[in-house]
Amino acid sequence: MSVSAPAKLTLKDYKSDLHNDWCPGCGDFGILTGIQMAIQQMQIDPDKLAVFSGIGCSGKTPHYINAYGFHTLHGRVLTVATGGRLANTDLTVIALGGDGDGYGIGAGYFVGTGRRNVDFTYIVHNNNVYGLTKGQASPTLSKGKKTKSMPEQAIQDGINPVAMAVASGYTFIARAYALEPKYLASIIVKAVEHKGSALVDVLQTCPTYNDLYTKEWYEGADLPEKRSRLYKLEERGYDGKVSDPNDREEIVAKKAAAVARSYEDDPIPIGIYYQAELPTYEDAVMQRIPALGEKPLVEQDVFHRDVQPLLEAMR
Ligand SMILES: Cc1ncc(C[n+]2csc(CCOP(=O)(O)OP(=O)(O)O)c2C)c(N)n1
Repeated sequence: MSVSAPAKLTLKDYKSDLHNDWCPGCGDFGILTGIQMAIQQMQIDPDKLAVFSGIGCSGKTPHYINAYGFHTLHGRVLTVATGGRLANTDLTVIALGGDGDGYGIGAGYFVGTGRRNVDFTYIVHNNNVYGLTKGQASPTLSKGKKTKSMPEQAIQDGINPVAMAVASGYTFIARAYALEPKYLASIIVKAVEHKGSALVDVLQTCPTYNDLYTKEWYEGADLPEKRSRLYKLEERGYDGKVSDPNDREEIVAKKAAAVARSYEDDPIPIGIYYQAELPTYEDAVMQRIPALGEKPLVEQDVFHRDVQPLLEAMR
C-alpha cells in the first residue's frame, strides 16, 4: 500500500468564509494577507494555530483566518494569549490588535509580556488612530498632528513602540508596512520562528480617518523626488541580531542601536531592529513548576485533582 504525502496547504486553506466589513482600502487587508502568507509559507496546521485579538477594527482579524480564534477584550489580548500559550505549548500563538489597544489601554500588559519572554508573536496594527470608535488620536500620533477625524491637534506626545519594546525586554522587535504584505509576511515568519516574545509593529493606513499617513504619504508621492518614506534596515547594512546572548555588552549595544534607529522619521526604518536568543518563560520558569513542566495543562486532568492535601498543608 502506498502512502501519499499530505497535500500542501494553500493560501485558501487559511481563509475563512465570514463576511469582511473593513472599509474598502483599509490597511488591515494587507496585514491579514501578510499573516495568511506567513502561516502558509510555514505550513502551520490550522489546528495548531491560535490567533488572539483585542478590540478594534483590527480585532476582527481572527474571524477571517481559518485557525482557532479568540476575540478578547480591549487592551487585554496579551494576557489571554499568554494564558493560551502556557496552557498549550503545542500551539503556535499569534496575538494582534490596534495601537490604541496595545500601546494605550494595554500598555501595562505590553511591558509585562516583554519582561516574561513567553514564546509568541504580537502584531500591532499601527494606524495612529482609534479606528473602530471613529478616529480619535491613538498613542502613536505625534503632538501637533491633526487627522480629519479630530476636532483639534493632538496635545500629547506620541510614544515610540520600538523603544518601548526594547525597554520592556522583547527579544524580537520588528516593524513593517501593511501595504507591502510580501515583506510583512517574511518578517512574520521570522517572528513566529523566533523563540520568545516577538513584536511586529505594522505601519497601517486608515483611509477613513487618517488622512495624514496615507499610502501616498508612505510611498512619497508628494515628494519632488518621489522616494519612499520607508527604508529597509538590512538594505543599509544594519543587523540587529545579538550574536552572543551571554555578552551583556553586546546586548546593550544592540539595544541602543535599535532605539537610535527607531527615532529616525524620514525615512522610517522597517525590518528587524533587534533579536536575541534568550531563555523563554517556558524554558526558564515553567520547567520549574512541576504541574506545568511535565506536560501541557490541556493534557492534564485538572478537574479531578484532589486539592485537599494542599489545603491541609496551608492550614
Ligand atoms: C474597556 C474598553 N474601553 C473602551 C472601549 C471602546 N473602544 C472600542 S475599540 C477602541 C479603540 C480601537 O482603536 P485601536 O485599538 O487603535 O484599533 P483600531 O480600531 O484602530 O484597529 C475603543 C476605545 C472598549 N471596547 N472597552
